[in-house]
Amino acid sequence: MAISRTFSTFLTKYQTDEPVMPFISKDLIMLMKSLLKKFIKEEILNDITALQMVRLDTTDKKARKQLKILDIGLGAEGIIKVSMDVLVILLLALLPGLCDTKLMADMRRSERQISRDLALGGKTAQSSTFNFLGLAKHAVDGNRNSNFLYGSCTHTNLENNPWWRVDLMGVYKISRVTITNRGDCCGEWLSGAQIRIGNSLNSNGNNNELAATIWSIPNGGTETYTFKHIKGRYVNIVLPGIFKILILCEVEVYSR
Ligand SMILES: [Ca+2]
Repeated sequence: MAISRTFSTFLTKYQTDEPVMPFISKDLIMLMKSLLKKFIKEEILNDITALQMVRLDTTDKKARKQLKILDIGLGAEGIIKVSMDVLVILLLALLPGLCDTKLMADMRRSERQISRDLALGGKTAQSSTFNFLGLAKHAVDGNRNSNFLYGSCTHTNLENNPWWRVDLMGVYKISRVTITNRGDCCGEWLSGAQIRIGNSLNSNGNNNELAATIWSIPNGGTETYTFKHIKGRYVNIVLPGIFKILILCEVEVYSR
């Protein structure tokens, strides 16, 4: 009864033929949490994120409430005592499926941020900025669009030794960096750029350890550079030489 009341309220609220998925992710998270509270200890569910909720190991008996204090209604009580594993796993399998739009996209984006591209959305800086289309943050906006006019690339002025930097806001063992070059022209301008990683901001971080050199990426191309891991918080792209322009359409940083 307790579970059916939770569901019926939810279903009544969304009793419509209109597409509602874009608007219900928060409610689905609340619904999941409400149902999990019937089985899982409340201290584990406090402040839990959607991603953590889906990943919750419901087979861990330490996470569960004791059977004798479960409050799931009389009708379900007999069933739940013999098939709790099945019900909880079914719940976690079904609900993410119901919200396979905005919520799942948010969770996939979160997963990328946590375990994959460390630079995504990071704090950026560069030696100079040509104009509003070439902001430093455009190299970590999650968009590899290589046409400069679409506003997803960086662009310094013509200068000596231009550089770009992302602050990962933490120290990571970095072993892979993926660079996307400008596509609408000028791909050769990036040749000779260096990927440097470390914890120092001396010389703006441009003297940190050399991880790799970008010898050539074709117009609009994406290349990945792998190397023995370097521990660092800052990832710099430095283009040594006089009268250079540094343009980057995306920089992705990975720890594995
Ligand atoms: Ca970009």
